[in-house]
Amino acid sequence: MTIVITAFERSPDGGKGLARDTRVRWALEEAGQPYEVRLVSFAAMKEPAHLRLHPFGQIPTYEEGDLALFETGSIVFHIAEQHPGLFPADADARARAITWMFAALNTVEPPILELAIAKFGEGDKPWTQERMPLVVERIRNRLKQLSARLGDAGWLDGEFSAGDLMMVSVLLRVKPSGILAEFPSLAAYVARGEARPAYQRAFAAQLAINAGEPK
Ligand SMILES: N[C@@H](CCC(=O)N[C@@H](CS)C(=O)NCC(=O)O)C(=O)O
Repeated sequence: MTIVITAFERSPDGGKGLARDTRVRWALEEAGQPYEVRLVSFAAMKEPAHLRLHPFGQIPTYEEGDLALFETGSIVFHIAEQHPGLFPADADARARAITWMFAALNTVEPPILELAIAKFGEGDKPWTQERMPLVVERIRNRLKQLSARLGDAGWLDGEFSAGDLMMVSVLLRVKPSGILAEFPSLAAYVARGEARPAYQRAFAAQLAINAGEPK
């Protein structure tokens, strides 16, 4: 069955791979699954046809036959369940990989998103400058804790899993701020993720759409 995902017609990041379709593309590449991409404009994302797929009017979505999913956590989970390569065979190890997926989305991504909101959504507010150190400190605390847990290991729990895919994807979003570089073992962890051939293919595919002059 053909897998169809949605992505920005033109990503606001200009092809840096930070839009969330990249993590879904990466999971599909790790799983060796071909997929098609339907590009949507910001206006189309808020129209009924897209809202039927995604109640919050966002990308990415995932369609496979009669199944339509939204939320990257759920989409990557589904891909990992359906195909080998992203979840370990051992039941306990699989449960731990799922735990890391939740940790990435529920514990590490929120403070990172807060920084993006503070910079780009609320940058013109008079209180932003005063608030910024708190926002940055919350990210540093999380990265310190994550770095302590990762230690010298290559991945978070044994072999590379969907937990690492999600964690690396989330950490990539803080890389441009320079905060990731303060934690060399995490920066190396992210670089290991970026070096995976499946990530490279996913990155190149989104870049092919987003590079060049805006349409
Ligand atoms: N929690 C959602 C977040 C989805 C999301 O924020 N998508 C962004 C692109 S990366 C989007 O569509 N933004 C446009 C908008 O919200 O209008 C997920 O993980 O899928």
